[in-house]
Amino acid sequence: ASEYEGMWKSLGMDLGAHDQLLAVLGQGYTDVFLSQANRPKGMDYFNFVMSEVHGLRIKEMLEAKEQGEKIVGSYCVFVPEEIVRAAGATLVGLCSGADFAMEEVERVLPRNTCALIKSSFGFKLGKVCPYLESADMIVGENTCDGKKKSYEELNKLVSNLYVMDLPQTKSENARALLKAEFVRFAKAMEELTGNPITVESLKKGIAITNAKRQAMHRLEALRKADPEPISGLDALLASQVSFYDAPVRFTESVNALCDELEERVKDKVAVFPEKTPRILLSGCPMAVPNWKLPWIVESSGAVIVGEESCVGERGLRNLTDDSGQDVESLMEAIVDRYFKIDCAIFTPNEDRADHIVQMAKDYKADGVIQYALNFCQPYQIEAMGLESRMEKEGIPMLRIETDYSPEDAEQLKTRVEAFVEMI
Ligand code: BJ8
Repeated sequence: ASEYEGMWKSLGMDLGAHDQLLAVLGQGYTDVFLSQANRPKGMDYFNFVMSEVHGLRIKEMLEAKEQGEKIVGSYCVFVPEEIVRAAGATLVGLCSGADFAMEEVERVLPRNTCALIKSSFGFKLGKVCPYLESADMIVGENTCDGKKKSYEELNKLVSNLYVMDLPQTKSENARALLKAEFVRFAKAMEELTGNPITVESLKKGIAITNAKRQAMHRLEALRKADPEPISGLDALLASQVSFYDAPVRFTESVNALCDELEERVKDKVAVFPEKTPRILLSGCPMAVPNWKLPWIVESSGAVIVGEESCVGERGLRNLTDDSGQDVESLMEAIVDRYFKIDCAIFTPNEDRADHIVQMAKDYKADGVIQYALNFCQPYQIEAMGLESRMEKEGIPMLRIETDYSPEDAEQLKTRVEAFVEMI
């Protein structure tokens, strides 16, 4: 890793702390991913990406930046990727899935803030995230209370924060707000990059982003097979990598993986035996390297067949209509696409419950695990309501509330094992 030291230093990172983080990340990756049996060959690419996640990928982004390409970081799948790409900028995900510099974090945020928010602050305060440090613009969004209030604090730590307002209902007025915010964001992108957003550039941005989603749809469809040609952990990894990787290369790699998986399905080559209990994971997004719960599930005699999550199907399922012939109609299509996202910050949010039921049926799940981070009210409250809905549908459901620490792993494993045995 040392070949990148100069690069990390130039980004103002804390090399000692960063070494520690990489060591933990590397060990976690070896234990969780490389130890899996019978992985598809196509996962080699993702192994490589992960081994270079703070190295080669940052290097190529910084090289592009020297040629004038801007980097935009985001914490939410509501930030419209099509518009970022139309302005010729790169979009990267900034959510983080590990505790870091928690003592410092708890000096700026209450202890009972969700792990996802705290972790993002820890990566900033600990100076260990090269994505955050290389971003020309950081986009925050007014979603849950925790996020929107914490951006006020983040604004004191960075000089390039842009906050997008988001609606909380699916009314007509709410849609108008989203539209106005996307128009404002498009202008901000033009200003940041100096590139005008045109019909051509929007169509290109839509095409790149849709292709990425379509490749992931292919992967998701292949997970409907029994036996499973790919583990849930590996499929989740592909979703996680989609937030960092160069999109065209990512799309090609996922499609190559899918070619291989198609063969596997035909030949019944699998990672778990046929009739392994099938779990649908649902709830809060899982950012790298938050692999605790999926790892527990897949080492407890079950396989994860889908993720109802922003790092998963909630974030990827809808495509943007590219048939419009002017900027206005393409922008409308983008708004339509994002307005369908059924995040738990919306009220009411019945679509999400319907989607979970639909996914459970489509993926032939034997049970659903509702995963919510501690202190995440939107997903915790929805999980309670979902219990009765799932009961009505005859779908067994387990509710898990946890954080990023390994402390409850044993206890979680006991509960997950009992659930798997029951379904
Ligand atoms: S569209 S899910 S990415 S807001 S876990 S920070 S909700 S307290 S992440 Fe999200 Fe956008 Fe919605 Fe998706 Fe708050 Fe809960 Fe923490 Fe959360």
